[in-house]
Amino acid sequence: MSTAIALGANLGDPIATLTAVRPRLAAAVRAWAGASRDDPGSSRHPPLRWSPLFRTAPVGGPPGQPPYVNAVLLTSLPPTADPMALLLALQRLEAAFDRRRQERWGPRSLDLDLLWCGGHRCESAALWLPHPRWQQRAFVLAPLAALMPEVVPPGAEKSVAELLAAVSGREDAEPAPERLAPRPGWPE
Ligand code: A4P
Ligand code: MG
Repeated sequence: MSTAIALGANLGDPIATLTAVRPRLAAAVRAWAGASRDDPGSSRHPPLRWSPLFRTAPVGGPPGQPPYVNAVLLTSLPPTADPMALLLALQRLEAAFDRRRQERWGPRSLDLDLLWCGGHRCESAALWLPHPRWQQRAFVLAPLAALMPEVVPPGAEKSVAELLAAVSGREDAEPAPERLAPRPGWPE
């Protein structure tokens, strides 16, 4: 079973931010995975799969926001995983990158959302899993489709490619996410 994290930024220099957070996010996920197992020494290196970066049009929030840069990270799910511990680690990283919360869907220096955590389900304001909107968001689906187009993720009924096609075909669809070229610090 997999765990998926969405990365997004549209303030400051988003590519520099995502490149800078990447090794710290990798370390946080590894620490979480290690801490979740009975034998931490054997499990510090879960596979990490990073999507390419995508430049995406802002969805929702105040008008006139700068474009976003989005990506996703996939990893495996430790057997005794505690999703809340991972969310707290993500929020600590957001704070380290000067995340401020002013208005819903407002511009942000860094957003790290937990999309799903294997088959875990929770429905509290502090942690809702699977994330309630990921299936409607081209800025999440396009990076996911670059990694696993044929997979039907936990809680979904269609593959990622099918979900992306449905969202892209809507009358009110925003411009398609633009896949960015590989670069130092983000080779995908
Ligand atoms: N929270 C509950 N469940 C989760 C979860 N699965 N992952 C709580 C992360 N956080 C979760 O989060 C608000 C509260 O949600 C937190 O206290 C947390 O405990 P937040 O980061 O302040 O808000 P958010 O990420 O803006 O909220 P939300 O509702 O997850 O936003 P969306 O729907 O993800 O939209 N346009 C483009 N192009 N690219 C983007 O990345 N992002 C958004 C945010 C809007 N438009 C965008 C983008
Ligand atoms: Mg968030």
